[in-house]
Amino acid sequence: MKYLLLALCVAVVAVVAQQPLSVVPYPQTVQMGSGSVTVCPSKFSVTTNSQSTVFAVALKRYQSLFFPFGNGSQSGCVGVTVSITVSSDDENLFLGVDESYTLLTNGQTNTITSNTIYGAMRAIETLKQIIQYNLNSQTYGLVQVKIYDEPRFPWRGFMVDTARHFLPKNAIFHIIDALGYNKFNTLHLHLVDAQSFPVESNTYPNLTNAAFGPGATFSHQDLQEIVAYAQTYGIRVVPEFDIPGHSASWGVGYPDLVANCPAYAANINNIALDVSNPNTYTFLQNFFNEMATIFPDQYFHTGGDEVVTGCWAQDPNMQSWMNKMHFSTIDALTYFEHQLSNMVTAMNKTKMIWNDPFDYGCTLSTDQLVQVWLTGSLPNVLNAGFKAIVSFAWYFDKQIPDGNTHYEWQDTWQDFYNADPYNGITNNSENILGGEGTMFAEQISHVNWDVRVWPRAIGLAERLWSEQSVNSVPLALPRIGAFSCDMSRRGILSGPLFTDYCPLPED
Ligand code: CP6
Repeated sequence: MKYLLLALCVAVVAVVAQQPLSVVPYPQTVQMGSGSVTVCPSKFSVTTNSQSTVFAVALKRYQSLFFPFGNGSQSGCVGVTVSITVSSDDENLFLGVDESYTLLTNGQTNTITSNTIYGAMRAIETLKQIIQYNLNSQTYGLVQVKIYDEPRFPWRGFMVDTARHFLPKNAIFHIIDALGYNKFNTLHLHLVDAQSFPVESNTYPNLTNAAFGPGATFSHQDLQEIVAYAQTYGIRVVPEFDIPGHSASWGVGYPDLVANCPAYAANINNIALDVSNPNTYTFLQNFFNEMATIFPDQYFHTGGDEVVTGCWAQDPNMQSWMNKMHFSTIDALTYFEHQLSNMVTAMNKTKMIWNDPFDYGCTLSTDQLVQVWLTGSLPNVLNAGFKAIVSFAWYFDKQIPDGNTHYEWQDTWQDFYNADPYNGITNNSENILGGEGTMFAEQISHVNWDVRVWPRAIGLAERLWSEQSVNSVPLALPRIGAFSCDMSRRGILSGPLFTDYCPLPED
């Protein structure tokens, strides 16, 4: 009985004392100091030893975010400096780049240290969150605290579908802003799909015949600007060209690329590339080489999901090729994926695919990264020796990610929050590099993108950054609610999670 009481007390203390700081995602270690220092916005300065122009852009951005309500009342405030010391100005951004930082606020002189500019970017987001505005006194308090922080997973991603609805460049910048605030570090662009082909190509200019319209395309420069913009948040951009399924749009400008399967054509998602034609491979290699000049990241996603092999079975060219090769449709897909692997390897890149070819039983080399969108596949993918990215628990276009019933969109954030990548995994969990939320956009344009994704993706951001043990919905709720309000003050349409008033600066 004594021990039971003791255990209860410890449990209660642990729960109460666990998350005293209103920061999202919750940092790895937090040591609270005493209270906060009232900052005069006009006497606040951040200095750094970094000479990096990429970091300078990030810091300048935050200078205009720290004090959303202007100078406030300024009563009883003091001058405050934060000095940022970065060990290396190397701007190389890659999977696993060091994102750790320390942040010490201790009166008027405060310090941030990090090994890289990307760690410093994470630190200034945390700094922004601990400068907390008090509506009653109209003053800004800088919370006194010592933080050491680093991410749990190196791949904290979000997939954006620019093919079901075209997203203008500015909408993508806006999405990147919101992802950056949440310490996401990977933007996966699902650039093309059956419904449209918005990516301009110099080598194959007719590909954009399948764009939704003349304004609905990305030039090389647009894409380069997106990559550069993302870098100022420490976000890598991984392009996806989803083949051989979901490929009808390739055939609009280049009809020979796609199989001819009239019985399947009623659903445009059914059309697949004609992988029997040698020209298809030359075309793809040339096109990919062109894209590799735009996207510097190591990873190159070639899709592979939902291949309707029945389309192949109906196409006369595919039929005679498969007969000659003694191929089943699955053998044909194995052959195609193997050729793609060679192409991506020739570009010195690492191939990434959806789990489907693995599920179909294709023989695949384990040097490719598998993104798992179907619930049951993950243990099998891991047991077969692949590294994996988890996505099945985070379909942001859906209201209900896991079959539970909820009343409002916002309430489902708990499901997104509770879905740990290690759930149900007993072996090889170290091969889970992280996770990605997906926003397939059949019913989503830039009009409703924010309100579908936020605030629910805040929960995902914390799941991928914070310790696995940071998993209490009641403890996260006030922090995530406050951060959602903070995001809305930064122009992201992130709604409330509970009854409150979140005044915007202009209110
Ligand atoms: N589009 C593409 C989609 C989906 C996939 N690929 C998809 C289908 C069903 C669900 C979620 C996503 N809309 N190209 C599968 C990865 Cl539940």
